[in-house]
Amino acid sequence: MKIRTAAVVLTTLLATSVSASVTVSPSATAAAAVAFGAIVPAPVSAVPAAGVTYLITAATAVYSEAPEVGEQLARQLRRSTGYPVPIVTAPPADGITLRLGEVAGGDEAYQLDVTATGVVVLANRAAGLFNGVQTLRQLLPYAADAATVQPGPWPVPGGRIVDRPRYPYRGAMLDVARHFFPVGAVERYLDQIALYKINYLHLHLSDDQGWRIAVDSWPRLASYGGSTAVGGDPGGSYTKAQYQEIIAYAAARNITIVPEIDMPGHTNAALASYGQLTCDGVAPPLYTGTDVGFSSLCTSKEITYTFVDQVIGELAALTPGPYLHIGGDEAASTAPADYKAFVDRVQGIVTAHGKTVMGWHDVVKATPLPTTLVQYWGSDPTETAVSTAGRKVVMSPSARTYLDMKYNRRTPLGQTWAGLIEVKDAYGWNPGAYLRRLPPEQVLGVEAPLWTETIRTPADIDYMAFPRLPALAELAWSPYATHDWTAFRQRLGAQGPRWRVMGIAYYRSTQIAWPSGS
Ligand code: NGO
Repeated sequence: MKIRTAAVVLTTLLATSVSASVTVSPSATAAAAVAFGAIVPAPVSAVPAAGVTYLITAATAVYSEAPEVGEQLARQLRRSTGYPVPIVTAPPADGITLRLGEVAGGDEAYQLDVTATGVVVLANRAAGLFNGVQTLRQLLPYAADAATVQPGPWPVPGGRIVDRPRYPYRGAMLDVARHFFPVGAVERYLDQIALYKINYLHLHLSDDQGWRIAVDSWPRLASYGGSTAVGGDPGGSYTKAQYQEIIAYAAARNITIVPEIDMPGHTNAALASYGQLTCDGVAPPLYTGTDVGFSSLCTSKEITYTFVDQVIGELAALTPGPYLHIGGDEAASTAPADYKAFVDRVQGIVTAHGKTVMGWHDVVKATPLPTTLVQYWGSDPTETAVSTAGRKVVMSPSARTYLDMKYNRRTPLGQTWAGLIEVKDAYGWNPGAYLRRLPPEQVLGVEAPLWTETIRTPADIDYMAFPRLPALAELAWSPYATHDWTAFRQRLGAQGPRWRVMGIAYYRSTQIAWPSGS
């Protein structure tokens, strides 16, 4: 594994933010038919029906056996087409039908048929219908994703798509600790990643530079520990109600929130808020730099475990998802034996609160429970440490998935310690075969982390995540048999105009075949 150096991090901090000036020109929104199957992530199979098109018109109605999914689709179509798009109580003769029934491939699988009279999505569960609707959005002219009424027509190319995910865990991570992102910014990111069938958003809620979630039993964590951010930028934290708003917004988009409280290292904001959590009892000052590895909870004090139990207890009570992430990375200021004892005890606390432990792969130095989900963030395919643990692994190899790495030397934002990651690098690996000694069946999925030492605004998030996040989403969703860079750079390029109408300030990589005039 590569060792990160603080110096490298620091050199990138002066980088300026990318400004969010994405405007939608009329020519960019003219409705044009999409090639059938030109979807990201690539579906399992897409068979076009030659010469068949369904036209969305003022007569189009929506029927859905998952009410929220139908409502969301109808809302978006009303916004961009200006048509009434009523919700009806039986499958319409002319319209879009979202129906629960039997398809192969589990809860998230779906089948989508486009005929001359309508669109039918069939799935076992609402999650599958949601996924089918994301595919349908991409079959529509990109202007259908606009926030205001656009000129039609609104053709949907005919054919059948049969689809299901390769992996059950398809994640993105947002570090809201180095820089704080308010609820609206998180919801904006949820909207963007949902289109690519990402189903987990991991929120890195605490670090040396800030504590971002209200905890009633330890109120100074948020009020004091949350007051700072990297570089002296404004801090902030979520109230419990706001955190629950994020969870609900995510759930409506088939996304489960994974909260992370990083420990025993990366804890300066907590130590600064409560001096009794340090071994000498003295609270350190708040911290706004970007060094790592200097802070640790005092693992030998009983109060530390009371703290962990209460924080985890409150967070678990707010969180419906199965996972609670305990961090565990870069605990350079915790002696190895103390680290092991701490992590082992904390795993018991998380389990007692009814959650499954997730941790950065450093936790394999302790005794991971059989159920502990290990998040691999190294970059050495020959690494054996995590492979021997026998646990399920989420793949976040830093040299491929870290969205905070620069695309190239000229990228104004980001870092370089794990390398430069152009779109082709993000796409060009196989999650099931990356770690040579990890049996493919141990891989639960892929997660793309966005650390925010240099990321300050929603436009910065856009620029680093797009187009790499969709590339990683494809690795997590699509059968590896579909893997083909030449076809992918075309399919991905076709997403560019859609990002424009959605106001996503993406990086225009020269590796991608953007459509001319887009
Ligand atoms: C590392 C480190 C984070 C940094 C990030 C920056 C992990 C798991 N710990 O990844 O604290 O923010 O790199 O790229």
